[in-house]
Amino acid sequence: MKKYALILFLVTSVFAAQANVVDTIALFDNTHFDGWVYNRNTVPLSSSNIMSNKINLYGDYCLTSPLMDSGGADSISISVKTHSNINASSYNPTQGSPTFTLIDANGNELTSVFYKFEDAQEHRTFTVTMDLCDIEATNFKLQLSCRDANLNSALAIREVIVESLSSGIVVGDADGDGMVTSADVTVLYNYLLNNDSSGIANGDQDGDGFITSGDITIVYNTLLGSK
Ligand SMILES: [Ca+2]
Ligand SMILES: [Ca+2]
Repeated sequence: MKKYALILFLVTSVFAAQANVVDTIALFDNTHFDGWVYNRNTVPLSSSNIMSNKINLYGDYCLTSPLMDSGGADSISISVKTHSNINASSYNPTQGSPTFTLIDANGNELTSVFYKFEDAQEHRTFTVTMDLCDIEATNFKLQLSCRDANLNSALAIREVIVESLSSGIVVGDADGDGMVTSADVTVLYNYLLNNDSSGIANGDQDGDGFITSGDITIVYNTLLGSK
């Protein structure tokens, strides 16, 4: 009893640890393409060599981002605006579908997703999500390619936005209001001493299946910034 009272006393100065749910980590469009490389002669993109603000992907031609830092995020979302040449009689939506590949700094493939187009559309905007949970590296490059496409089925990339996505669950946020405050200690304290579970959203902080004093310790340490 005295121990928890002491904890509450120590954490009366409230400060918050807000979740960083979405963060833009890379961008390509007609004004932002610093560090992106088109594999056509391995040309770094610049205003002098970008072609009408789009990059055609086909055959061995691909677009590679700068080295990105996921910041420990669970996944990344990649939003893409494209243009396809559907007037060509030989246009093939599947061939013109892009592959998204994450590579490490040495060019080794980490993971890959093929986004299959089911129909022909001149303009598309779509979003792909890539799971990072099985990838140990936090730094990687994104590569966009259409390896099976010929020139007629080339995919023109007009914009790419890469965002990191976090779970939104803040360590120490037992009551689920998005911040770590003394209220998070209080809800766990009420549960342990009074069997009152009201207000608890993420009580099992250490994931052992039970709400114990160990979970209060995690909240307490988060408040003190010492983890
Ligand atoms: Ca909270
Ligand atoms: Ca627990």
